[in-house]
Amino acid sequence: MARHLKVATTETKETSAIPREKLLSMYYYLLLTRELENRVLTLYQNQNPMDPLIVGKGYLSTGQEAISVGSASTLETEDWYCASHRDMGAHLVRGFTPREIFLQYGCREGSPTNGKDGNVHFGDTKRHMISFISHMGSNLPVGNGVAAAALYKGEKSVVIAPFGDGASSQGVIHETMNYAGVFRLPVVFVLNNNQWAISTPLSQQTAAKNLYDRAIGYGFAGKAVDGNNIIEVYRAVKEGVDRARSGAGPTLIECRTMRLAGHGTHDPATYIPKEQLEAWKKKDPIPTFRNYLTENNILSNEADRKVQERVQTEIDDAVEYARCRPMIGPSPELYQVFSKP
Ligand SMILES: Cc1ncc(C[n+]2csc(CCOP(=O)(O)OP(=O)(O)O)c2C)c(N)n1
Repeated sequence: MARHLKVATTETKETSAIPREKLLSMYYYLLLTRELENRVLTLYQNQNPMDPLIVGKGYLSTGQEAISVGSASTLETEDWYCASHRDMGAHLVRGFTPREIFLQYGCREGSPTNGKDGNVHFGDTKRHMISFISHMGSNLPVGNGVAAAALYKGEKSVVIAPFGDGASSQGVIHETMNYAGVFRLPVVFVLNNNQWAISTPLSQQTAAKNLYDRAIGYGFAGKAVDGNNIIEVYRAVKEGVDRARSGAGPTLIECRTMRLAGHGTHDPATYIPKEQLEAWKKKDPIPTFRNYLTENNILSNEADRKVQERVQTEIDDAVEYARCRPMIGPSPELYQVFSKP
């Protein structure tokens, strides 16, 4: 019996509204995200410094993949995702390939940023994926801008704008949500509450009991969900996306989770109490979802083996592909900084 996925056992009727193909696709992307980022960490720890494949650091989403995969899975092609640094899952769902991602990490020829960045600051407006901005919280006003442009143009697209519990203390978050509420912008704010902002615990971040309560002050809907339960995340974000598309304005969804790795590949996270980590490892979103899928005859053991094999093959291929491409020298940094008018 799945230990953690209560929604799956008690609300089968509602969860069955999620198409089988969608559930299986979310499982594939969860696995791909976890295994791809595990490989980033292994390469970072074992690489040849003279020929690195992970040139900078990696900011991984280990343990909280259900938030980005579940959220991005609710979107249509014309919708937008304004990424944060825990959104590898969303990049994959929106169509970035493992090859592109290892080219990016390795600053190799063909990388999405042409070597200007070596980890998660990348996007592609053609795929409606806005690059993460390093200043915490700064992706949110961009989300507002994209949403306001859609409204202005009479389009029906919706924007997902994710941020963390640490970013929630930034002033710009308040301004963004207030504005979005006033102008009923089609934005879903997805708060990844992983309880730590680098080494600052939530108790030192806010005196509030619930971060989602802030939505009341902006005049729109807010709720909290179990961020390790991809079905709960999907359903809550989909509700927000539908609300936004109908013209009813923004939603704030607080997804409660826990970072099961360091802030980045360089961080052993010794400041996190062992008991806290151990307790949350038992709520790992991937085995929980796998149990749900197998218990409900959506995924057979054989199909599971095949999808795991597929993920490993894709990652092996991507790493070798990147390894064979030349590293980009300094000169291209001069190009593609400004867009052409
Ligand atoms: C404005 C700003 N202040 C500080 C930093 C340094 N910094 C990078 S990530 C981070 C922690 C962010 O925590 P949170 O928003 O909870 O996201 P998480 O990393 O936990 O997903 C900090 C302080 C930054 N990038 N931008």
